[in-house]
Amino acid sequence: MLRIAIQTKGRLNEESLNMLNEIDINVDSAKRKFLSKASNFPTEILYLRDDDIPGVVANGTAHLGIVGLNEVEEKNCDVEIVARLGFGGCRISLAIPKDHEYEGVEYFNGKRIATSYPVILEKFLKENNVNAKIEVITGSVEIAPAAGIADAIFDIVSSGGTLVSNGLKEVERVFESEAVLIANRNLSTEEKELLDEILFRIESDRISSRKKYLLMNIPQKSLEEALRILPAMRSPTVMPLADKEWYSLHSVVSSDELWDKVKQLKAIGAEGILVLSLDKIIL
Ligand code: PRT
Ligand code: ZN
Repeated sequence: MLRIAIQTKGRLNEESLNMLNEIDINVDSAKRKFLSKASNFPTEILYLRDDDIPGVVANGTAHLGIVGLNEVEEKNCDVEIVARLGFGGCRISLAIPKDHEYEGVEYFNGKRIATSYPVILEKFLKENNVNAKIEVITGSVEIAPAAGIADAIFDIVSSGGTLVSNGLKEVERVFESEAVLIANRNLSTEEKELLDEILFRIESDRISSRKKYLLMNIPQKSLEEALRILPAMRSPTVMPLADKEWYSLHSVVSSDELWDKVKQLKAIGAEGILVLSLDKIIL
């Protein structure tokens, strides 16, 4: 049985549950407790504050965790980052009052910087030989300059809207983050096998979400040209239709190329084009 720690509530909760459901680990979020078992995979979900997730995975209370890379870095825990999950994207940046001139990191010498991420900030200041005072505050860091508690802030930014509405501007992007799957470093062989199964499913899901299944009818005279336009996993499936002049063609294409391919296929006479989403692709 693998125990996976996820955020109880907050920005990563919903997408963590969605991700587990996408890979067919069914967790009923309505019945959320402190600990709940998945119905169809040997896992149980432990709901925690995000700040506590790196620590419980490092000490083995949970085998896996879904948390922001920023928390892993800040807590400095010895865990393995086994997958980047592609949601919860943000950065931690230095921001200053918008009417101040900024020419480089020297600006911060002698300044007070408010943050909830002192470890990451201290590392950055050290690397850049900046001597600033770190004021640790949790929550509403963005109001610190206006409140006179600090001269600048070091905080999470996503759209940047919060900075703007507090009269601040982002001047240094220090740390890029997204949600990651972390693992305890001492998993048993059985636990590692379950983790590999989870990673395999995540990868299948990731590949399928970037691909579409394409079906169409194509006139015989254009078949060769259509095969040139359409790559497939091995090669496209071609089936003769009752009408000898026509074939049915099936293929898998990458989502970014879809509309370009459709245009080219229409130009050579493809008809009845269907585009379907793929649930999973197993390579
Ligand atoms: O209660 P708990 O301790 O579990 O949650 P929390 O309040 O500490 O964290 P939470 O739920 O706010 O965020 C969890 C994780 O989501 C963070 O650790 C990041 O990895 C990630 N994340 C992604 C963000 C944002 N985007 C984000 N925009 N975390 C916080 N924000 C804040 C930001 O600081 C700003 O105040 O959201 C506000 C809006 O941002 P803008 O730039 O879009 O205006
Ligand atoms: Zn938190």
